[in-house]
Amino acid sequence: MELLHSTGMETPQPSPKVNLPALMRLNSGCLVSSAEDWQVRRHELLDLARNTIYGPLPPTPRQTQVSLLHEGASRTCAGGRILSLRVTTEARHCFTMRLLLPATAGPHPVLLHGDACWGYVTDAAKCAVLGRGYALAEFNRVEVMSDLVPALVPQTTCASLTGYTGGAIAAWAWGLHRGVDALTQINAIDAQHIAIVGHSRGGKAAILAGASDTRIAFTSANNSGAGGAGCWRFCGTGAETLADITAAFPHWFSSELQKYQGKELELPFDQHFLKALIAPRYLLTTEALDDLWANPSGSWRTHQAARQVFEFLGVPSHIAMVTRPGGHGQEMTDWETLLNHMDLLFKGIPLPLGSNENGFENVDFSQS
Ligand code: GTR
Repeated sequence: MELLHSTGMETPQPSPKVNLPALMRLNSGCLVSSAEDWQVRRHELLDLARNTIYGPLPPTPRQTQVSLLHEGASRTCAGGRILSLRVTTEARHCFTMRLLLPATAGPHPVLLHGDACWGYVTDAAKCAVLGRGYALAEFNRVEVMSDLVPALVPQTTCASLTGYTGGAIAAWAWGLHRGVDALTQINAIDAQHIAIVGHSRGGKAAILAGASDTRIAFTSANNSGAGGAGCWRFCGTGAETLADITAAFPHWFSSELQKYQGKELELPFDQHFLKALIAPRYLLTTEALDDLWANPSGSWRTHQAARQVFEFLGVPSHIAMVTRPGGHGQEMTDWETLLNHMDLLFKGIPLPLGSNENGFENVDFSQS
């Protein structure tokens, strides 16, 4: 708890009586009491996510193909190989993907991200991924759907999305799904062990992608905040609100979400639903304690609420939240945390001692 008193660190709010919408009550009014019931509830929650927050994802293509453009030795990571790949949907160009493969023999578990538009994935991070024996697949989600504000004319290099007018986060999540389609066709990849990660707005897309595609074994969102791991109803000091984000980035979401500006308590959805949709698969959220805009205490609120489903499904350890000091960014320590949790799930390697801090762990919002 000492962390909570450091300079700039967010102070948890004094017991605001904010109830999150019920996770385990079916639309019929009955409580979820079996794994089968949960499957029904899961589909109800996916519908709600589409209808109220993100809008529908673009349609799943009949066919995703992957072709090799170029292959060579990695100039970044010693011994690594790099493949440049073209991903096509409906036989037309969609995006390019770079696949870094470790020197060891495959098939390799893989980490996929769509944030190549940013410089956050440093060479050190890439080589750390390969050094742990994972492949790293990267694409630029802005090729799939532009991030223009406002997106008056949505732009894409993905031919099958031409004319798409839905939300950008849904389109980026769809791009991650197409990345998964491609990875499952590559012999060097172990398709049972696919992890995804995204930072900030990329984290919002990653958590939606993980929630809506059961092929993804491990989902991680870093500093994803509003529309990601954060909570609409429960904003810590200085956190981005629903009104803030829908005013600044209307093109990210369903237009329906605008109606709830200042009316979060009426929203039939909150982000613990999205987290719970990942169960029984693995979810790691990483937060920075001084990144108040990304609402780290709200992420803890949704974490505590979503844990109920992981417990119900018998995998309480498959939901983890780790905090670090400092502000917004995907730093080397975040990559190390991610790789530690991938090692835990994929290889059974225990987390290194002291590597799993959570500055909120003594804060119990479950009664609020
Ligand atoms: C901010 C936005 C956040 C977050 C961030 C980012 O301006 O308000 O929700 O997504 O951008 O993506 O870096």
